[in-house]
Amino acid sequence: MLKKYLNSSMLSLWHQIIDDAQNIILIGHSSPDGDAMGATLAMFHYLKALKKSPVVIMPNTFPDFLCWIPGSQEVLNVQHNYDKAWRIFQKADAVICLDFSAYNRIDEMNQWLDESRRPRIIIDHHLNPELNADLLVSDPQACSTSEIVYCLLTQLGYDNLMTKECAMCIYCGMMTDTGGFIYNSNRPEIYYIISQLLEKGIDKDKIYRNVYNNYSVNRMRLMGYILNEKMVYLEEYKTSYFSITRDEMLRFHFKKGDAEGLVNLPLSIKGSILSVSLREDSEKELIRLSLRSVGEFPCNKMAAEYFNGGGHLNAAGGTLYCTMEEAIAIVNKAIKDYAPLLKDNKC
Ligand SMILES: [Mn+2]
Repeated sequence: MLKKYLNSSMLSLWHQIIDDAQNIILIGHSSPDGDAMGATLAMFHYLKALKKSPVVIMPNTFPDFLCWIPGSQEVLNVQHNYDKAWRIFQKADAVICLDFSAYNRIDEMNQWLDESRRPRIIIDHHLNPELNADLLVSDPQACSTSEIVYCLLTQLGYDNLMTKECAMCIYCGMMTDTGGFIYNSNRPEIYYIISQLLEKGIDKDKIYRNVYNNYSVNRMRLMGYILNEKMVYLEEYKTSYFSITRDEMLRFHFKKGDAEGLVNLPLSIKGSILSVSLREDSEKELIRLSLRSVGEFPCNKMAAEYFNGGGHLNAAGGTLYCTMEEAIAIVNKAIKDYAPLLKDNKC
């Protein structure tokens, strides 16, 4: 039932790269999410069970609500630990990139990868991989990179090396990339995999609570403020958008990760098709956008066309380098230009 991602030549390439490698670096994308953390740390636990010395390096910090993931405390963060991360990266025998395959997802680590001559494996589920790799495992149909990792480890025949910790990481990635199995999650294989992870002893109810019922009082109040005072609902386009400014973030003692999931909320409105959030970055002069949709509406297309971004059909993101007012005007233009898809959508 599970996909076998490696054909025979890829399989021998895998062994050629991994069997002789001791120091294996695992990299996830900037602003690591549950899947980036889940997929890299699942691979981390597996490689440890193989008696390798894996190290997970992320371009920057992961949100607080992921600190329960087994192994997360050992993750190196380039922003806080540049010298150490660089030293360790230089000693790598092999590099595995997980949950990204585009140049702009890893900040300054881009250059590290560019200059590195180490064998490189990429495992990802985003469309149109750009990065070069000795071995590319890409499947845009997979719900998450963590799902691909599960299938790979199973194909490699290392089921016995998959610990409960490893299973927890995989479940976390699959759950968070599907919003708790509410979108992009209709393939039966997903539930077969979950049944196998449960056999490993994971507590999936607890993982859900750790991720989704882990808000601060401030984040709860921010959520109420946004829905009450900031959300704009455009009835005729069945679309909502809202913005968060830096001042508002200060007012609600905003912490990294507090914006996570807010963009999904307006999709609970009956008949709603598209939701867009705009947030001023806390450090840089730019606006971060998130898009979520239901049904066939292509968030990734809109994000690429208007917001310098991309992603998946139902979940995408982008960046605008302008003021909030200008960004809101661009969002309104994008919505109007996509009117035919929004007005006729029978989702
Ligand atoms: Mn992912």
